[in-house]
Order: sequence, then structure tokens, then C-alpha cells
Amino acid sequence: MSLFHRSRALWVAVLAIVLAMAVAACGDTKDDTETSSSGAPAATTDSGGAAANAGGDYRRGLTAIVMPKQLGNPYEELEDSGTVEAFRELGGNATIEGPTDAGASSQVPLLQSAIQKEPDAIILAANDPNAVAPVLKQAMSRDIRVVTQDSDAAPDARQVFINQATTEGIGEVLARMSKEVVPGGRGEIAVLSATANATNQNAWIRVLRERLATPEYSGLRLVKVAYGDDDDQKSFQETQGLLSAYPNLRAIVAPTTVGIAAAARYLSTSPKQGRVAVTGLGFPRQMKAFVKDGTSRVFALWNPKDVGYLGGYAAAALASGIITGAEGDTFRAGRLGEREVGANGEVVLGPPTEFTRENIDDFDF
Ligand code: RAM
Repeated sequence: MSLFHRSRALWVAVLAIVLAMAVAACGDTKDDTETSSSGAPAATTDSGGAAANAGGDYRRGLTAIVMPKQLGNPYEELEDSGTVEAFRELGGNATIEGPTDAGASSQVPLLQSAIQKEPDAIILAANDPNAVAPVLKQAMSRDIRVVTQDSDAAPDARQVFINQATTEGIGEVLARMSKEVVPGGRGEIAVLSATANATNQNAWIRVLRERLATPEYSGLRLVKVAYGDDDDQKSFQETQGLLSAYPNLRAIVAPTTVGIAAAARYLSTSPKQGRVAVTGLGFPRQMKAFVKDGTSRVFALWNPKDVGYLGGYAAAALASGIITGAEGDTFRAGRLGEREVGANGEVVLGPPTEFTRENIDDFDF
């Protein structure tokens, strides 16, 4: 650290103490005096203040290993870049290591070697809730904090799970969009998912099925769940397979960014375009052309980078002793402001955004 940075850091620390004392003297609970380690002002919060940070400040120099479901998936890459950003802001370092496929146990050997490197935290999107559980428990027994993001592991194998939105909320939005894209809300639909073992997609499909069983959705019939394994080519072929196996199909619902893009690409040049709709979860940037040509009237997502950023802050808060992962714990997550741990160690980013012809040009991720 240069002399300039060191003395600047000292001044920031002195200023923070002086201001904290002033705030305490006033009996004010507002915590807007902190400066993040990057020098950027942390988000203003209005709950808790010093009490919310009872465990102390973020430790500098923390290390983490971030593991995506698989390398090369743009969603996972964007998410992990958010985790790296969070650690950088806190004066630490997060390194990305991941498998080349999203198979159930592809992450296990990588997690084993990650433990040997003794990072402060491991943050991962689990490919299978149970396959990774023993190795994650081993990590926790060695004082490595474990956070899952995007796709959870068994709850006793991690301390915190960053959920992009509530599982119920995502399942609900998938059901609603399916009804919206099928004329009159009546007809056959198929799901094109990621891998058969993915915790996140399976949870969303479970909620979708529950909704479809209610009178509101009685016009829709789910005829098949196909798996494209978050592989573009396989998802493309599965789309073709669904269209030939189910001639009366009216929509493909793909709760995966890889699957929806492949399905939309296939349908956009197919004679079935216009008869079979595409919806699900996708990137606005990848789906823009398919919204404009009518292949997909509506789909949803959240910002994956924010999921990873929140995961990075949660991992650093655990490693710094600011939170333990218990319900009601709070921590400051940089530009995302103060966040709270809910039931079962879950931290929710926020509601998904729906994209249509009206708003798609406003998003660039
Ligand atoms: C794919 C992955 C990821 C999921 C998104 C919506 O990129 O399966 O886990 O959250 O889609």
C-alpha cells in the first residue's frame, strides 16, 4: 500500500470513528457514515446503524474461491464477476474455479482442491444439492465459510444461500407468463430446463406445477419437462424434439438463460414461429431480437451480477464475524445496501423483472 493510500486510509478510519461517536452521542440510528474499502460511499441505511454491524467491520485481505455451475455460461460468468467485484471492494481477492459441465458431481474434485488452498470462503452455484454436501461440510469444519448463490446445496452444507428472488415468486412468474403467451390461456406447454439435478430449476418447476394444478391455470397442460443441460446445442436439439413429439404444443417455458436463447433461436426460423411461444428466464440482450420478431412476448430475469455481488458480501460478512447466517442477521452489502438473512439462511436479492417489447431496450445485460 502506498504512503498516500495508507495515510488516506488512516484519515478515513479516524473520520469514521469521530463521526460514529457523534452519531452515537445524538442517539441517531442512521448509519450513513461508513466508507467502503474501495473509497466509495457505502449505501445509506436506515435500520440498525452500529447495532446492525455488531460483529464489527469487514476484514481486509479476505480470500475466496467462487465456483459457477459451469465455466462458459454467460449467466454464471456475470454472476461470478459480481462476487469478484465485492471482494475487490473489500480489499480482498476472489478467484473463479469451475467445471466445464454442470453434471451433478463435476464440482466435487474442484471443491476438494479448493479446501487445500485454505480460502476464507467458498461461494458456489451448486450443480446438485447433495453431491456437494459432504465436501462443503468438510470445508465448514475447517473454518471456511460456505455461501451458495443461484442454486442451493443442502441447507446444512452451507451457511447462507443467496436466492435471486423467492422460489415461490419465480415459479409464480413462470406460470403467469406461460398463461399470457398461450392464446386464451388454453393449451399444451413444455418445460425446457437446465440439468435434471439443478436445485434452482427443480425448485421453480415444482412451484410451476403447483400453480398449474390450481383452477386459475386449468387451461394449461404441462406435457413434458426436457433437459438441455445448460448446453446450447443440446437445448437446441431438445427444442426440435419437443416440437416434433408434441404437435399441439403452444409454448416452451425455459427457466434457464441457455435454454430460452436456444429455444427462441430455433423457433424464430421455424414454420411453428407464432404458433409455439417461448417464455422463461433470459438475458434481455440475448432475447431482444426474439422479442422484436414476436418469438418471445415476455420473459423474466434479475441482474446476475447483483446475485454474485450479494454472495460476495455475505461470504465476507461471515468470514469477518459480522453475521453467522442466523435469521435476522444483517450486513451492509456495498451498493445493494443493508441486507437481512431470512429463514433457513436465505438472503433474497429482489423480485424478478419482466421484459417485453415495451421495456427491453432499457436493459443492457
Ligand atoms: C442458467 C443457469 C442458472 C439460472 C439461469 C436463469 O444460466 O441454469 O443457474 O439461474 O439460467
